[in-house]
Parts: sequence; structure tokens; C-alpha cells
Amino acid sequence: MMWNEKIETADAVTMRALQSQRLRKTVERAWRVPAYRAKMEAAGLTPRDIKSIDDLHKLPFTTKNDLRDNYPYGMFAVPLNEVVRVHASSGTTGKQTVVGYTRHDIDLWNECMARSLTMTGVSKADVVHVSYGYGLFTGGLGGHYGSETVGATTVPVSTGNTKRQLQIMQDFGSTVLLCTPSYAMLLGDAVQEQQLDIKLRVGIFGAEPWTEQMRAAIEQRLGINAYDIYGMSEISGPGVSMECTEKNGLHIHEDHFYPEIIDPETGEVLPDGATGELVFTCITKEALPLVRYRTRDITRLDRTVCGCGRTLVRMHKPTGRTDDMLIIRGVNVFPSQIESVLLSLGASPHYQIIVDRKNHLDSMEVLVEMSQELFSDEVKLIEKLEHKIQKEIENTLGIGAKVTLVSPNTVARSEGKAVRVVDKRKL
Ligand code: DLL
Repeated sequence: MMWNEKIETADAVTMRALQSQRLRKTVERAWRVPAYRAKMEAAGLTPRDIKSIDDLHKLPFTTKNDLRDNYPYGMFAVPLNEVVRVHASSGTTGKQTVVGYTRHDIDLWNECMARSLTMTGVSKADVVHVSYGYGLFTGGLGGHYGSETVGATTVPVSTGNTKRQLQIMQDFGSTVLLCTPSYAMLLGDAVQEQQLDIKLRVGIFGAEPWTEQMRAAIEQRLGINAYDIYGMSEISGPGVSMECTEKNGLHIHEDHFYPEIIDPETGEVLPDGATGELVFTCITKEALPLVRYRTRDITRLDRTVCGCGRTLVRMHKPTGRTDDMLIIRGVNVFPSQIESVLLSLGASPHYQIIVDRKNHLDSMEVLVEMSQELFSDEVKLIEKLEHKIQKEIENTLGIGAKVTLVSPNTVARSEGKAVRVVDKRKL
């Protein structure tokens, strides 16, 4: 193995000492970034005030807004000529959240992904079929290099074209599948219906929430063991945490990503076992040393001994988010992005997003009110506008939506917060 496996079973004192030492270095690195320095100074702090993990709670939080305000490279702690790769994910408005990696950051991400795959018994004897999207999304390349680091035979299939995916899976003898759980369900249905002869034994699914019922359904259809993998672009990508064969919570690679659970209202740190918002500090990253980054994901931490022998703290499957971000076919979507598109095209600000799941695939429909003038006009004009909005939404989000123009005053108005989203998916 290329990494020190002992760290996964380290005792609490050893782990905390390592985390404290790494945190001190990270805070010094962050201090070089004007946006961090300003926040720390406003809190009356200098790097010398942070001596150990016990001081972490003194530091200010970092949010997606900080990344947006410093778009694209303003939060980087190294010059761009040391950055060997960037990825990006959806922001709340038109702008993406950009993340950068030095060579060292890529190596540590590969290590975390390789450790994650190894937790489920993946080895160089496997053929790993990567059906996460390759591109700015971290799933494809993250899975890819993690698999290569393990030494497995890696098949970079990416997304789409289910028929071809199934053909490759059979012909190449894929034994491990990496994709979103909803896509795994779709593939599972096809395998079952067509009675395909496949060799899959393990599935590593994440990028969106899924339940134990869904796990059982996927496992039955594909004849595999299905495991949950969690991550987010800002922290690193997939492989921030991963289930072991116990299937009882996701082990966090806490020697790289230090977790806290906070009360989302007050920001107060909650004790282990309490449910709240997950916050991460990246304690080994060079390019983007995020300090107390608010993930908006809701979960809890568990430090009880795991049957697998690992001492790495476990997080429960995320149960929701504290913001309005939707995950549709693995793509992060903020209602505000759709609103920006509508307003930029001069369409009505009265809209509603209906999200549903049919045949295990998410669908999105956007209902937009017509203006009075348009209402009296002909069908052709309406269709043209629907098409225009549809195209622009697809351009902006990277996924399609059905757009339906509805009569004026038919989208429900609300006394308080507008109900922008109706999510009919049953998790
Ligand atoms: O989804 C990274 C990833 C790729 C993870 C492939 C796993 C597999 P983002 O696009 O930045 O990154 O989205 C991050 O997705 O804050 C969660 O809300 C959600 N999410 C990711 N994994 C899980 C999971 C990738 N296993 C956001 N369960 C996160 C529930 C998840 N939600």
C-alpha cells in the first residue's frame, strides 16, 4: 500500500496530536489568504492563537459565499503555477464554486479515494467501471485516480448511453461499479429485465442521498454489496468519507478532513452523537485549505468502535440539508439559478420547480407564469418561449428540465416564504 494504514486504526491521542499539528500548519497557510486573514483579524485572532484542535472552535466559519465572493481563485493559498487541476460545482447564482489542487492535494485525494475503495475490499484484481461524470464534477476523475492508485483495471466510461454501459460491463468483466445510486437502480432494472450475465460484486454509490431501502433494492437487482461514499468538491471530491463492510456509518478520513457538528442556527459546536450541520476543516490541503467549511449537510458523528477495527470517526448518512440545494440526477441545483435564468429572459418571477422520480430517474419541471399579454397570444409563441427557457436552463445547469408556461396567477402565492420547490421524490 502507498499510505500508512496504521492511521486508520490509530488511538484517539495519536490522531488528535496529528490533527493538532496539521491544523497549526493549515491556519498558517490560510493566514496568507487575504479573505481569511481579514476574518481572523476581525475575530481578534492570529495563527499563534490556534495551538491545537481544542482551539478550532475560535476560528470563523467559511461558507460557499466566501468562495463566490472570491471567485475564481481568490481563496487559493498558493500561486496558480502550483495548481495542477481545478474542479467546480454549482454556486447559488450563475457563478460556479471553483476548487484548486496542487500536486500534493491530488495525491492526497487519490489516497483518500484509494483508502475508500479498499475499505470495501476493492483490489488490483478488480475491474472498476467508473460511471460518474468526467469533467468539472469531481466524481469521474476522483473515482478514476483512486481506482488506478489501488492498481485496479480502471474503465473510464463516464455517464450516459445505458445500452453501451451494459455492453461494456459484460464484455470487460466489470467487478466494481461507481455511479450515483439512482443510476445504479436504473442499471439494476435493465440487468434484471434482460437477465444479463454480469460479474459485478461491489457498488460504490454517492453524490446524492439514498436510503437503506434503496440499498437493498440495488443489491438485489445487481447481485452486489452496495456501499455509500460521501464527498464534496470544496473539501476534496468523493472519498471524504466511506462505508466499510459493516455498512454502519461512513468513516471520515479525519487525518485529512476534521469534522465538527454544529447547531446551524447558533454555530455552537455540538457533542458527538447530536444531529446538526457538518463542518469540515481540511488540515492537509495546500491550494484550498478550507477552515471550518459549512457543508450544509445534516448528520451526526459516531466514535464507538467499529466492527472493522477502524477507529476513524463515522458519520451517519446525511439526512438533509440546511439550505435549498436540490440534487437532481447527481447534479447540484439551487432554485436561485433557475430564477436567474427566468429573469434574464424577461420571464415571470412567479415559478415553481416540481421534482419527481420516475423509473428511478429524477425529473424536473419548471412551471412559469405567463404575462397577461402572452396569455392571449397564440400557442406557437408560448411554445417558442418554453423552448428558449428550457435551452437556457440546460445551458446553465447542465441538465434538462421540462418548462411549462401556465396561466397568470396560477402559481400558488404564499404569505411567507414562497414555496419554490415541490419535491415528490420518495427517498
Ligand atoms: O457530489 C462529490 C461526490 C462524487 C461524492 C461522487 C460521492 C460520489 P458535489 O457535487 O460538490 O460533490 O456535491 C456535494 O452532494 O454536500 C451532499 O449534499 C451531497 N452528497 C455527496 N455524497 C453524498 C452521499 C460530490 N453519499 C454534495 N449521501 C454534498 C448524501 C451526498 N449526500
